[in-house]
Amino acid sequence: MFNIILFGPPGSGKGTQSERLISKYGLKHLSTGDILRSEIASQTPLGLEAKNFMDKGQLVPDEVVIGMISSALENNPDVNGFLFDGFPRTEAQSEALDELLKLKRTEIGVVLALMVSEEELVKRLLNRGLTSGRSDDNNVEVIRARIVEYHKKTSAVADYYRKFNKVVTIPGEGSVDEIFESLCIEIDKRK
Ligand code: B4P
Repeated sequence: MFNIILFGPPGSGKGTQSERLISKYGLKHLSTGDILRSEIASQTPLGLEAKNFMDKGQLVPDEVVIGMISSALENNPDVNGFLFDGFPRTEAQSEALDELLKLKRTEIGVVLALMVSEEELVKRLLNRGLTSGRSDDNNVEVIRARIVEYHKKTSAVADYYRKFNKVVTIPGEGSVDEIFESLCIEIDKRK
């Protein structure tokens, strides 16, 4: 089993590259953003709680997302590996993920960190907001708040995995194909 974390600020291309990576490597895609949006669409109690945070550009509480990932791991016992997209986003989520994977006798193989400038992030997200219908994409204040959350809470995830020598930094600006190629080179070195 080979497990990957695709890491980076909001709008760095995680969702975009995940689609290609799961199809090339046959991994199970776990995107906490997608799971939360589907809970919101179904108007579940979890979705209604999460929406309050997401609409303000804030992270959803750790216990909510850790519970979601724990169920997703249990529900997928026979996979080649997982691609974690948008999770973990705090140090507490990283520690919880390591414990959950240990129970499955596996671990994170590599953390691929996409690097993109703040101006490019804002441009991409506003652009996606024109068509995505995502309420967190069409307001520049909310986008800036998401980037502040990233610096305050999420960049610590890379520091956590650096202690285990698992982080590789990838330039996230350029064509989608070029970035995909760089990601595949790093995965193939470690698989
Ligand atoms: P996510 O759904 O994870 O969304 P995101 O950070 O905006 O990244 P995404 O993957 O969607 O965007 P991408 O970079 O692919 O999170 C949304 C919210 O959910 C969070 O703010 C938080 O509230 C909550 N949440 C999720 N997970 C959580 C967790 N673990 N803990 C707590 N809260 C959590 O793409 C962006 C745009 O860039 C697209 O339009 C794309 O087409 C474009 N793009 C991609 N690559 C490009 C390239 N190379 N060049 C030009 N444009 C490109």
